Amino acid sequence: MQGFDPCQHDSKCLPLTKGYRCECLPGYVGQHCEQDYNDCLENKCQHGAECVDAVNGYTCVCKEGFSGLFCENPPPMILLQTSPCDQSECQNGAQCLVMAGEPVCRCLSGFTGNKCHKIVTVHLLGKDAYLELSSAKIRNSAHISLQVATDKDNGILLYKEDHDPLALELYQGHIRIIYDIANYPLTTVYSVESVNDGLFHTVELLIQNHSLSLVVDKGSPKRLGKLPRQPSVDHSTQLYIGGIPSAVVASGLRSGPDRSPQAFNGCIHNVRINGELQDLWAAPHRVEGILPGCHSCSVCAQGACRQRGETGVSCECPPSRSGSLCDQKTAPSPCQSSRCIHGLCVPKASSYSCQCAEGYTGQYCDRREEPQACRGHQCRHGECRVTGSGEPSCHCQPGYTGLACATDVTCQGEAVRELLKRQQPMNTCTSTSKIHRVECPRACDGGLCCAPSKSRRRKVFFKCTDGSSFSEEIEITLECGCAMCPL
Ligand SMILES: [Ca+2]
Repeated sequence: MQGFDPCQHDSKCLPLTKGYRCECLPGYVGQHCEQDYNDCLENKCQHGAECVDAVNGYTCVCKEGFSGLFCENPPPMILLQTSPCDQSECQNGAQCLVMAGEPVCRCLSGFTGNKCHKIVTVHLLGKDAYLELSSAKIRNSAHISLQVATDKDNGILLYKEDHDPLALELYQGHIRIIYDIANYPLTTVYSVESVNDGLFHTVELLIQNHSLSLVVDKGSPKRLGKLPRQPSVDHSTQLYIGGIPSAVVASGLRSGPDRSPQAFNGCIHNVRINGELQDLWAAPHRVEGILPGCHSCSVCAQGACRQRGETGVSCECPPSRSGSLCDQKTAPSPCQSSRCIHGLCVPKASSYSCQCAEGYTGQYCDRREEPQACRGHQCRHGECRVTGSGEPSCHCQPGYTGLACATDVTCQGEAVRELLKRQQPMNTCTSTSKIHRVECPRACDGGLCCAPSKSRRRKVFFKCTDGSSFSEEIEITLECGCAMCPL
């Protein structure tokens, strides 16, 4: 056999009494070690990675985004952050809040309705500005109330068109009613209270039993005595707010000695007819010179005032005040010292509770809620999250990796697959199959050692060069972990 070596791939040719035998280098098999063993037959590649065979080993070619020796690290997750507020239709600068899983619009002052679409406050600026409301709601007895804020002395607040016209006016800083009954002298009543201080004042007009009453700021009523006629309930006529169209002025109320009707300049808020709040922007007719909201900072009874462009001003109340104009006294809110983190504080008697935003739980909404799909999914050093496809997946803390975040990145272990050898005097014994194990060569932070953390005893069969064979139980490392270093 001199000069011819049938053993391939640098294997050693061992002469036997009869013939020879090739002693293969790790990774090769076959009688002449001619075959590169397919190491991918048993591989640990994960997440659909492709296994590429190599000599005595293999490589995992990861799918896009995955990483790690075995492609065990999923891509950094992009959580689909959806909120009920994504679909919210809050209008007029309103903020959307999630309350008990439902979107809730928090309206700026001057707006109301579930979408803050109703405009209940207007700022009249022009000299011909007015709003027109249908007066169909006025019956034999009527209660009309509104709030006004102005620093002007004169202007029309309300005008009821009729053959017996009725006007509610600002006159020299006071409020007055004028009722012009045809063929009778003008009748008038004035409020004691003056209202031209820039703050909101409540003005109420009561029509009842042949009498008209004026109430300002819940004070005592000023009554226009027994009237010759009940004020009209003619449904076809109009109710004007803040001014009167010039054509109506001409045909309307007689001019008294100290009367020249002019438009009201200032803010009008919460016009109610028989208790029903009127949407001032839904009015059938309005002219230029009217802005939604109130744009005068003087309306804030207390606190800071903030201009909000198209939506007017908003009042930021001190802790003791509430309401859109900070004109209501409040008990100190227990939410002032709220510890709610990802949630809303809900006052409860003298205490409060936290109403958690979606995905959070705990007394202070400080813990991420475990999604349903994560039940029973263990993440040793990380947090379970649900991927876009609904699968639970561990999101590891820095320094950890692996499917269950159990592997320290500095101590991942290196996969080895090789034939084991046992050298005996005059005899070499080799395991009959390649043994898959993990080596832990690296170190960990904090003075710890990277050492086998999971192992398994396995029976390995050896075949020796002299033809004999035996088996031996061997401890095989499966995973590495950081541990105290052996002394
Ligand atoms: Ca191979």
